[in-house]
Amino acid sequence: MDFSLSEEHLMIQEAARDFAQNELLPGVIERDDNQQFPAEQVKKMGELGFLGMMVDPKYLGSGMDTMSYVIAMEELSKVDASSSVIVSVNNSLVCYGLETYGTEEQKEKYLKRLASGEIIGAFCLSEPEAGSDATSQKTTAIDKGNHYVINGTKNWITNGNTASVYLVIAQTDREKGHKGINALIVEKGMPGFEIGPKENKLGIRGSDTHSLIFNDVKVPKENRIGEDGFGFKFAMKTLSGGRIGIAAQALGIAAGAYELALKYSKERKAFGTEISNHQAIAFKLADMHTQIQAARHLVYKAAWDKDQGNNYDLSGAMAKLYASQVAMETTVEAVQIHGGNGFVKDYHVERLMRDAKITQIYEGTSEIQKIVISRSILRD
Ligand code: COS
Repeated sequence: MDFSLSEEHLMIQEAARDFAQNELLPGVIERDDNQQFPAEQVKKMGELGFLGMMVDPKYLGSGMDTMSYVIAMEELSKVDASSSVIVSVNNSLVCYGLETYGTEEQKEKYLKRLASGEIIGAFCLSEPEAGSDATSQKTTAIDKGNHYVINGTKNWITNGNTASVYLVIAQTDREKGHKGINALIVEKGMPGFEIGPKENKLGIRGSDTHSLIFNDVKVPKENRIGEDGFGFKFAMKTLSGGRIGIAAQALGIAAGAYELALKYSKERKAFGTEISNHQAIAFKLADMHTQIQAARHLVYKAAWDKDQGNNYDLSGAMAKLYASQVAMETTVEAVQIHGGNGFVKDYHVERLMRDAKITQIYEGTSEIQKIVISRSILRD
């Protein structure tokens, strides 16, 4: 067993860290305040290969492994989780889903543009009444022979307005239950496809989250991913990998807050000495450091499982469950260590605390992760 990172992984870590400091940090507070999408930053991340990290170079991806992806996600998320969620959705839901289950034509037509960052994608599963209970899809995709007709609404869709390509999960045959669900590729601008209002969110305010409305949207059959009825399994399999990305995001948020708190504790003085010399603060830092390292091990293990070709449903769910909890707890402590300064925007930790919360909710809530974990351990 070797816990050290390879030369290549260290280089990716450094590149992502530099990018985060030089390109994401400037303006991050203003983007959060104004709910401003990081358009310039996303363009640059595409040019650097961050948007199709694991995609085969023949589809214009970077051809890297999942370990590289989680290492980059951690570094980007330390500084700007609004940008890193865009990276995560594009990589592990959209690109992965298309590369693994798409046809050659779909890869040529869509994957190349998504992996190179020319365009970004969105993954559309959640509905007003089908967030956790994902088999209860109300959106329909009725089979009309050579095309499907989609009707319904999707909610809380990351990249809702900025995406050009949407992977939409919808019910074709209700009698077949989850086996009657399909995943279809929808292009922005298809007649009847409307973007709803932007959500005003607690955290990751720079990312654009919308509801999507489908009114008789005609989608050609060649845009279906996989066999008829594969849509639910497609969503589950894709989300399993997505959860590793969000776990890495949570890890990054936690580590970013910890690094800021550590630095602050060595600068800020109270009772005649730096506050890190007070055991009340030093012990908080000890707990944070320990929890973050434990979360990192879970995240790396899940990524390693995926790279080895092992099943990663369980390790990914455990990584997400734990890392998101650590993100929430450590960001609250980072605000506490900063005292009054922690409560104001300039010190970044209040934003990281707000950003942390979503990692316990999206791509499967913590309660859903416990369902996945408990079913897995009870089955074995
Ligand atoms: N990989 C492959 N297939 C999977 C799977 C996975 N990870 N998880 C479930 N499936 C399959 C099951 O094997 C089953 O197929 P069969 O009937 O052929 O055996 C089918 O999917 C239905 O599974 P199950 O009966 O377990 O469905 P449930 O309704 O009990 O739901 C959970 C399972 C709760 C795990 C699922 O609904 C889920 O993950 N929900 C959360 C969705 C989510 O993440 N939402 C956030 C939206 S994205 S921001």
